Amino acid sequence: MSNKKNFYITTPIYYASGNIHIGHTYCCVAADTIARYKRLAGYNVRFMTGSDEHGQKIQEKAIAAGVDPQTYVDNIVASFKQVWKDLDISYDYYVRTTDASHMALVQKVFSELLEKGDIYLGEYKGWYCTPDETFWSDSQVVVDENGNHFCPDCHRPVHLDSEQAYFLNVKKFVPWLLEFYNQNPTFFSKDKMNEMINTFIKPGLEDLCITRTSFSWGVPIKENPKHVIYVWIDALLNYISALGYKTEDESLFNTFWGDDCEIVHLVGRDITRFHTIYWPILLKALGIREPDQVIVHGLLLTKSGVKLSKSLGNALSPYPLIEKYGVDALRYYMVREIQFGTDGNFTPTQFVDRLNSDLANSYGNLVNRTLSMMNKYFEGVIPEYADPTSDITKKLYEDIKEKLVQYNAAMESMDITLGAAKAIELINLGNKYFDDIAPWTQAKEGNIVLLKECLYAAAEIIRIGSIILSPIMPNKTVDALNQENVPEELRTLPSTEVIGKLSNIHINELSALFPRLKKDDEVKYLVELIDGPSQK
Ligand code: ME8
Repeated sequence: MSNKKNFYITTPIYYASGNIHIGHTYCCVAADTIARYKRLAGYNVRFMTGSDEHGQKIQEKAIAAGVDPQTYVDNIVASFKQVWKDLDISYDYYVRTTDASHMALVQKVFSELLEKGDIYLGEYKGWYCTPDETFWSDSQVVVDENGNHFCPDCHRPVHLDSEQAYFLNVKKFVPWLLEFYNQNPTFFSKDKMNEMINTFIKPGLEDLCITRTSFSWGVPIKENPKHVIYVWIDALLNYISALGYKTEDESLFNTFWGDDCEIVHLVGRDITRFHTIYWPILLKALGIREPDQVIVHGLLLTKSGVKLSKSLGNALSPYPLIEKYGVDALRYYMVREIQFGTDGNFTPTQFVDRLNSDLANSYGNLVNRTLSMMNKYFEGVIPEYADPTSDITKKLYEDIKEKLVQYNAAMESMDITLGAAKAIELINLGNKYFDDIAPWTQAKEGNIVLLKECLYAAAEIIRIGSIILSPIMPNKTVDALNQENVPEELRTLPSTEVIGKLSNIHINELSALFPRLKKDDEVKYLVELIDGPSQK
């Protein structure tokens, strides 16, 4: 377990150029799950998300919409914030690259590095991908058999462009970067590190062109205002501008970028290069510490393996799923079913099966049958705890401890898929235990001691399971804890290690947590949602 108590986690700041889709949703849900777990585990957490609002693409979209760029991004940002609210994303701060404080920092950083000589004025020639706002060199660009050139990232056409521009002296830092990787092998995953070294660093990393003169919607540099800062340098600096770096009050920066803070950036694999090559170099040039880890998550793809993306317009909004199945069900599905770190698909059958098996049949069912039996046999009161008499119960308490250790280990290392699996395995212990003891039979045969022992143990599993599932499902777990009337002090992570304090609590009214879904109907609905209605 890390002994660092300050914890800073960020998501990418999403382009304010369209609607949030389930890909962005996935990233925010994953980051939120980690942030909520760390808070539960006692860390001083700062969780940040935000939006990337400058650049040619956004300027063009604003023109097309007939509004000025600021109005355009203000509207989009309002919609982003609404989605995050509806998904219970518990961010502590929302950064915008159009914030005056952010823009001031970008200008200060530029001036400082220009002064130091790490930024210089030169001429840029290269292949420009407008949708991605990225210049590519001859060695990076993809050429087809007809000599057409394409972006290696998004595979759309690129065009030759040249302009006077400022450059970040990346080459100077390459030996340092390789040594940094060497010294920090867990900075990001081994396979991605090899990919960055072999694809970008070894073939020869060029100095990075960091200003543009071909459009105006960006942060102008003070020294030469017809130049605006390249959107990626502008964007990356959000992680420290949001902490007040180089302002009068640097207290947040000192806490959450200080040496004793654990700093984690969660990003999709599409933007690994910027976060693991240029961002460390920029920080090194500024003389400030590096993050501990860049966690690279996989992308949600279409059935045919294409990335769901705003600009390709092939991605589902989270809203129909939230409205029909509830926010917790969607969050659970994303965390549990899409293996953290690898690409995944939104698959209707798996979605319905996962919700039915883990949420309706396992978690919801355990809550419902345990609390219903308390009503039936004990007038809605949790029986008194006593030392277990049955070996099955003794074994159950051992198994609970073991699952908790496994869950905490997974969540500490931010393997949220494994953490979710361990949490639901703990709930499954409860259902298996119920079947083994068969409390209905004990009731019929008058074995009251064992009946009480069984319902008490099940109440503990509901409590502990709800606590550890709460980072993933912040609403339904509270519903379950409320139905069981668990006092506040028994809803903490440390309290999961203590058994025996639920005696004689009067439970509250019951209501079903998760409906069991009719598989065929729901799969049909979801397929139509994704593919559009089938032809009649
Ligand atoms: O790249 N599956 O913004 P962006 C999973 N502004 N995650 C996805 C996804 C998908 N199909 N599509 C997008 C940018 N994402 C820059 C970032 S950070 C300093 C600047 C998620 O709006 C994923 O996390 O294109 C990806 O890295 C991010 O959204 C890109 O969002």
